[in-house]
Amino acid sequence: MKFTLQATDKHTQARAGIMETAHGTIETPIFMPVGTAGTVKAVHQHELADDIKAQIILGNTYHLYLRPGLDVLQRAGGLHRFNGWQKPILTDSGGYQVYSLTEVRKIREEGVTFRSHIDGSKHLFTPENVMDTQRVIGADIVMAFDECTPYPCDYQYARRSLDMTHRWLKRCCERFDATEPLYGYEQTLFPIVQGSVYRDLREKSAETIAAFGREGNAIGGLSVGEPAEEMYAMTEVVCRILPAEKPRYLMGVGTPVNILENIALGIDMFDCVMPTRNARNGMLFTRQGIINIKNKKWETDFSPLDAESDLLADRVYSKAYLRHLIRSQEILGAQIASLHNLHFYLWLVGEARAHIVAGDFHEWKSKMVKQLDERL
Ligand code: PRF
Repeated sequence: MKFTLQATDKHTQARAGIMETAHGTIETPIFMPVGTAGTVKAVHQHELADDIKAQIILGNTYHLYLRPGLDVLQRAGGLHRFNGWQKPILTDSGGYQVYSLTEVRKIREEGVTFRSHIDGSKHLFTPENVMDTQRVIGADIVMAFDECTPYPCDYQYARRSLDMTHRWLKRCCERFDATEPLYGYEQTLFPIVQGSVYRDLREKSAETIAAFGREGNAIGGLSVGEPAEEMYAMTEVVCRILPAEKPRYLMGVGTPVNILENIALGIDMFDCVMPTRNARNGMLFTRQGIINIKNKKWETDFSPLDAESDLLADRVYSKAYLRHLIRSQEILGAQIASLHNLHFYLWLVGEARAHIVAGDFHEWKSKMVKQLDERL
């Protein structure tokens, strides 16, 4: 993988770059739609590529390992072949899903034992077997196995957990570097900074992670319930330490405003279930603010979702119609709303990039953050 910085903003830490992977280039800052089980829910691969202009999608080791399982994925020739998405894929390690989705789990030095949320069967994830699993899935970018601490989290727990995450990272790197890709193209491993909301732990983690010298770095453990100001403070501390010439990925973030604020702090990559999950519940993100399409006020609003959008669905379907579909739990409602929100997120990061290159990102961002949180 190669990362080239093209422009750096004068007034903020925002940057525009290009990542080159075996499955194509990614223009940063970028948002990665979440395709947990190898599918971005309710969206076709061709819509992702052609309509939404997604450049990279995310998959989850935890889900793909449980179902369809490694045997099927290996026989398919990896996830790209299995789901027909030919552009870059990043897989999360399961170092978050096991904490958020499973109830019975034990975290030990060796790894984490948990019960499947599907059938209750018992499994063990270790730094080593999670690297092997991600070799089988075949993502272009694979994530280290970490512990994402909850919020709030006491200092002692956060410190001990962080030390273990760092020991796990060493094991991840050793296994990853001792194994080869299975499908003939290069994969790259990103480590993850943790440290909860403690400045000194975040600094220590960023220094430790930077010293591993991998090709990109991630920040985890944020957007887990802490106030936005604490998240921004941690991102700022960490971005000051992580090398400028490598991409920085903030995991699981966030709202449109969160994304712009973190771009300004030096983040290049984002993922979040918010645009797709909230779409299915009728929440639409727009340039003017947030719409709850279920509200009565849209009942007879026959104007297009967005008359100015270059997304066909935004121009042909009305607010009243989408309200009807979502209220009726029609499949098409989830499809239109997901298309709309993902298209908007990709538009937002694309605009941010254009303004970074043009040199007026700061003014543009100040204007945008005032309107994006409005409730329409
Ligand atoms: N670790 C991993 N994946 C994640 C997170 C994390 O801390 C987060 C936190 N927002 C989202 N996804 N491995």
